[in-house]
Formats: sequence, structure tokens, C-alpha cells
Amino acid sequence: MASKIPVLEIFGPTIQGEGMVIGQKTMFVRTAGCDYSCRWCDSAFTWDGSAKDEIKQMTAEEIWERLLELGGDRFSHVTISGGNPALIKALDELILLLKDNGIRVALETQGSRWQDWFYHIDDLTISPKPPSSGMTTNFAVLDEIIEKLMKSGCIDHVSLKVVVFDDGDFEYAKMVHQRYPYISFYLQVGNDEVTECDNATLRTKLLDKLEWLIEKTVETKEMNDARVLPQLHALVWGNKRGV
Ligand code: MET
Repeated sequence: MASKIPVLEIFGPTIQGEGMVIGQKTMFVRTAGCDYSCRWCDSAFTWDGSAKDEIKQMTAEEIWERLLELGGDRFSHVTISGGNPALIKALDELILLLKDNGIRVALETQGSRWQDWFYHIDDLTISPKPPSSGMTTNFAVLDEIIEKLMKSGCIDHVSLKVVVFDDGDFEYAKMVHQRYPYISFYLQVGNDEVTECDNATLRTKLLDKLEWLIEKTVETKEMNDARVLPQLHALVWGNKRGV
């Protein structure tokens, strides 16, 4: 019997608003469940129980059918996010099915768990969480993940992304970048206004924070190879879900 994957939402086509493939037209598959509970998580419904009735246990085939129903021939890229999708072994079936159909696959995870199917991801974003999240990075695990990806020659498909809310987070980001200097490194403006409904207010705040993060980055020699990005989806659509 085909394995089931806990899915919270499938949507698109839209664009990827963050990280290494920002702007890429994509579909999203958001899995349920996380081993973290970040203080500022913008998808807390994946783990806090508030959307537990929306979780569907789906086979890879069912997910593919739903993607086709929504996206038709208007997509060639699928992003798997969460929650932490790296908790789900059964995603290997979905990833292989997507690849068999000529779809490129991106995945977002915090780097707290390894899965062998990481090797098949075209755009793998590993996003260790800074102190403001309230989480503690297990660097033994992260070192092992990065080492496996390095050894297998997948490193061109991998990036590190650190969300920055304050000076402490920036110091953490510097440390992560220095620890893995050969991996493309992205700094992302944190959104601590995840309940703000007024898009104009949110945009102004996020752009002010972007300016702050750019200023810090340009002043810091350890960040000479870093890329600074906003969350494009938050600027365009605010805190709306399913975009
Ligand atoms: N948990 C994954 C990450 O940290 C993906 C979703 S975060 C809302 O990057």
C-alpha cells in the first residue's frame, strides 16, 4: 500500500516569495507537523493544533492529482514546505513521482533532521533558526546534513537561509555563514507582525526592517558573500494564507 503524507494545504500556481529561488513560479505543498515551535512562526497552524481538522492523509499520487487539478500545465516547479517536511520519510514517493513527471522540486526545512531524499531535491533551503525563535540549533545534526550533501556533490542545489529579527540573530547568522562558508547564504528579514491585517502598514514596517538589515550587511565584512532578501509574498499579499 502507498504511504500517506500529512498535508495541510496545496496551492498555486504562485511565486516562491523567499530564498534561493525567489520569484520562481511554483506550486506549494505544505505538510503538517513540526519538531520546532518558533516564537514568530508564520505557519504555526501546521503544528499548534489550530488547523488539525484540515490535515489530509494523502498518497503521493493523490497529491500529484491535486496539483494537476489546480495548476494544469501552468507549472514546472513544486515547493514542499511545512511544518518541517523533513519529518516525513514517505515524501520520497512524492519527490520521485514529481521528478518522473519532469517537475523540479524545492524543499524548505530547518536542518534538524536528515532524510535520504534530500539528495533528489533541486532547490534545498536549510533554514537554521536564530535565538529570537526560542529554538536551539543542534549543530552536530546540521554538520552531518551539510557534510552528506557536500560529499554527494549536491551542494550547488543547497542554500542556507537565516531569518533575522535583531542584532542577536545577525550574530547567529554570521556564525552559521562562517561555519559553512561554501554554501550560498541568504539573510531574510523577519516578519514579527504575523497578525497585521493592514497590508500598507505591514509593507512599511517590513521595508524599514529590510533597510536596517541591508545596512548591517554592507557594514559587516563577514557578510561579503551574503544575499539579503525580503519575503516577497509578505510585501505583495501581506499575511494572507494560500498565496
Ligand atoms: N520548517 C521549515 C523551515 O524552517 C519550513 C517552513 S517554516 C514556516 O524552513
